[in-house]
Amino acid sequence: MGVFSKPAIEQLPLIRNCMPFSGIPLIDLSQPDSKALLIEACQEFGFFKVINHGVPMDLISKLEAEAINFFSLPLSEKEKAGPPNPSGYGNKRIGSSGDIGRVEYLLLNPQSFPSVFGQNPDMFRSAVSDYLSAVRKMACEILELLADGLMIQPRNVFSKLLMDEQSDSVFRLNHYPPYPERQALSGKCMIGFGEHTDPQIISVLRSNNTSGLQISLRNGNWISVPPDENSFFINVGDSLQVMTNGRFQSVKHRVLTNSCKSRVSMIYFGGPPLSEKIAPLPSLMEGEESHYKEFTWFEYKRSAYNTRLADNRLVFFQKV
Ligand code: GA4
Repeated sequence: MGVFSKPAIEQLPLIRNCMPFSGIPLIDLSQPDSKALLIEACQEFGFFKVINHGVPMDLISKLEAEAINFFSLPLSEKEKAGPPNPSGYGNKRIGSSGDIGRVEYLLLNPQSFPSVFGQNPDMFRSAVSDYLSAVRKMACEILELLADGLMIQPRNVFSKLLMDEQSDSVFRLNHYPPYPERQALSGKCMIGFGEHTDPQIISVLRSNNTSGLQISLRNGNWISVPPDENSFFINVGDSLQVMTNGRFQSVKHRVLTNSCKSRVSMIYFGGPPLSEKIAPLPSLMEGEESHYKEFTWFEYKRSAYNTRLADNRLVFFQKV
């Protein structure tokens, strides 16, 4: 029997939850001050929440309903859409290095949808595709505001990577089943998705109204992010950290499960084409040394996918 053949969920440590934090940067994309606030948020937290984002609510609800339908199917049906490499259903196992969490998910590479996919694959596929077009548009707007705020030209330096036909983006639907009440009463939580940073440029997360997401502040303290089903949460990814030579930092985050309610989240990970060279932008480097060796997204991804979830993946690419 392989070492990882039986995920020992019961052996994961229990974690004491913390108070919800009210200081998460809130950016209203319809306001003229959003540019400056975005820069500040990326520098201080690598994380923020956006409102007036322009993504139609009906696209979100439609996809959420499809996801709930899928996760409500019997396990044997869901497993027909597995395994999750590169696209498909996964349960408890995350990645291929032995990480586990109390989560089931669909990992979707927009280029290669699994063929067996719930009860009505065509409807699911079209809900994903409509949602992704709207969310990618919003992600690009944010990246263009960031380029403006950093005074980099052209303003599509980041967004063009997501718009590229070859963009290596990923989409993930997560379902964190409710935690047994008896254990929830102890005030301790299980790991749903262990701590990590996202390797891509930017991640756009939307969840239902169930808590669980936590981010790590620069001082190492974990804080709980109050859920908000009408907003999106944005993470700076490792690649944006490199392209800004560390001005922006990717945010360490995790999900704990403790509630009597299911948590359903959908995350778009905007990545560059595999052949893209990831390096600090020259216009940000005046009088500054690059902190990173140059690499392609393919090289970074290959290395990242061989690490454990909690590892610092950028260390291999940092200049000493
Ligand atoms: C974290 C961000 C995305 O969910 C993801 C994850 C990927 C996976 O689930 O296969 C990884 C993880 C993520 C980074 C390290 C490796 C790869 C699991 C893992 C242990 C889809 C991604 O792109 O990187």
